[in-house]
Amino acid sequence: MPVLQAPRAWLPQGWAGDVRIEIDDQGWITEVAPGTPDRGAQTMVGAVVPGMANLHSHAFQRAMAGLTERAAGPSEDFWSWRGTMHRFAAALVPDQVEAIAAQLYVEMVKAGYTGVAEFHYLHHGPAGRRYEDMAELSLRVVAAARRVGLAITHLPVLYQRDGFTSGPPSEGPLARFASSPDEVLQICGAVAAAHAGDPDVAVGLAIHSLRAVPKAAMDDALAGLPALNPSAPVHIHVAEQVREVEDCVATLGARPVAWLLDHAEVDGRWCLVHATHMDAEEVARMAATGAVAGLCPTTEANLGDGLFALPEYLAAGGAFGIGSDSHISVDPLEELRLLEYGQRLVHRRRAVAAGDLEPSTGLRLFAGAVEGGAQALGRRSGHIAPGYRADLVVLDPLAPPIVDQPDHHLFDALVFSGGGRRVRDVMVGGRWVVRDGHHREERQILNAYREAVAGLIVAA
Ligand code: NGQ
Ligand code: ZN
Repeated sequence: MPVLQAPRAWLPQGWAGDVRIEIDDQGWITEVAPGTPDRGAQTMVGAVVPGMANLHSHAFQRAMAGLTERAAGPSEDFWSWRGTMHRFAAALVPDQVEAIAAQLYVEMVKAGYTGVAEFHYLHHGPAGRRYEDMAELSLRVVAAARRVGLAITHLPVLYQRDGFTSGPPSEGPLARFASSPDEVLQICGAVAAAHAGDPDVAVGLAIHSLRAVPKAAMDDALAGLPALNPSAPVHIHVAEQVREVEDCVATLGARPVAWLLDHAEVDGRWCLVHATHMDAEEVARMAATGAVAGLCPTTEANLGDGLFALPEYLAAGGAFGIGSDSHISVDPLEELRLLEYGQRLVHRRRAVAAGDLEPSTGLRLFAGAVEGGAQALGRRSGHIAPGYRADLVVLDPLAPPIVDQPDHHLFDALVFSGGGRRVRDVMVGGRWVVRDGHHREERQILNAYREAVAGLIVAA
C-alpha cells in the first residue's frame, strides 16, 4: 500500500502540516506522522479531512427527486408525499433498485460521503411475494455500494403496518415492506454471510418507526440481534411529524421518544432518526443515552417536518450525524449548512451550533457529524488516526473560497460557501474511489441508471 503525504490534514488534535499517512493492505490506517515530509510518498494535492458518514438513506427515493414538488391538491404535506412515495416504490424491480442505488452512491462518494447507512425496507416483490432469495433486494443494494466503493452499513428494516392502529397489509406497496422479525433477522444474516470478512460492509437492524412496528415485534427483533452481532447498530425513525406524536400519545400514552426510551434499552448503538419533536425532558434523556440523533436537514425541510432542538441537544452533550434520507440533495456540506440555517431563521441568532469549547460553527458541525455518523454506522471511521479505516477526502485546492484559508477558517469556509466543487479525491477503506472529481465507472453507471428509470419518470 502506498504511503500518503498530505500538505495539511485534520487530525484528532487539530490541523497539522506535512502529514505522512501509512495504510495497510486491508485499508486500515497504521501510522500518522505530522511534520514529516516524505518525498517517496504519494502526494495528496489539497487539505485532507475524514470522510463523512451518511447515516440515513432510502436509496430508491433518489429516482423520485424533483418529481413530488407539484401540488396535486390544496394541502400537500408529509402524508401526501408518503402516498406518492409508496406508489413509486410499488413498481420497482430488482434491476432498477440496483441501478438507482449505484448512481446515488457514485454521487455520494463524489460529494465526500465515504459510508452510508442504508435503511432498507423494500424487501419483497409485488403483493409481498417473497423473492426466491428473500435477501435479493438487500444484496442488490449492497452490491451497488461495493461496486462503487462506498462503505455500507446495511439495515434491513422491520415494518409491519401502516399506522399505530392498522393491521398487517395484505396488498399494495406496504406488502412489499412487511416482514416478520424472523424474516428481517434472516435477511440480516444473509447479507452478513455474503460479505463476511469485508471490513467495508456492516449489518445492523432498523425498526421502521413506532407507527409501523408493534412493541412485541420490536422486542422479538431486538432480542434476536445479539446472536448476529452484539454491537450491531439499531436505527429507528422517531417523532418526525406532529401527527405521529399525537397518534403515539393517543395509542401508547406517551410521546414517541419518551415511549422508546421507556421501552427499549437505547444506548450508543442506536440512531434515532429525525427526533424532530421532543419536549425538554426528552431532549435531555435522549442526549444522555449516547444514541446518535440522525438529522436529515434537507429532507426534513422538504417534507415540512419541523425543526430539531439543536441548541438544547448540543448543550446536553448529545451526539448527532447527518443523512440525505430521500436524496433531494446529496451533499454533506449542504446538510450541515441547512442544519445551522434552520436554527438561525427560527432563533434569529448566528453561529448556533458553535459554543465556548468550539467557536467555529463549521468545525463544530463537521466534526460532530463525522464522529456521530461513524458511530451510527458502527464503523471505525471519522478520524485520521491509527486503527481507523482510511476514509479520506482531499479538498479541491482550486476551490476559491477554501484554497488559501488559514487552518482556523477552513471548515467555516468549507461549510458556508455554497456552490462549486469542494471535493477532489476520495478514498474509502484505503482505495481511491474518486480521482480529480470523477469515479472510474460513472459513465456506465449513469447510462444504466438512465435506462433503468426512463419508464418510472414518465409514469410518475
Ligand atoms: C420512509 N421517510 O420510510 O421513507 C419515510 C417516509 C414513513 C421519511 N420519514 C415514510 N423521511 O415515515 O412512513
Ligand atoms: Zn427515513
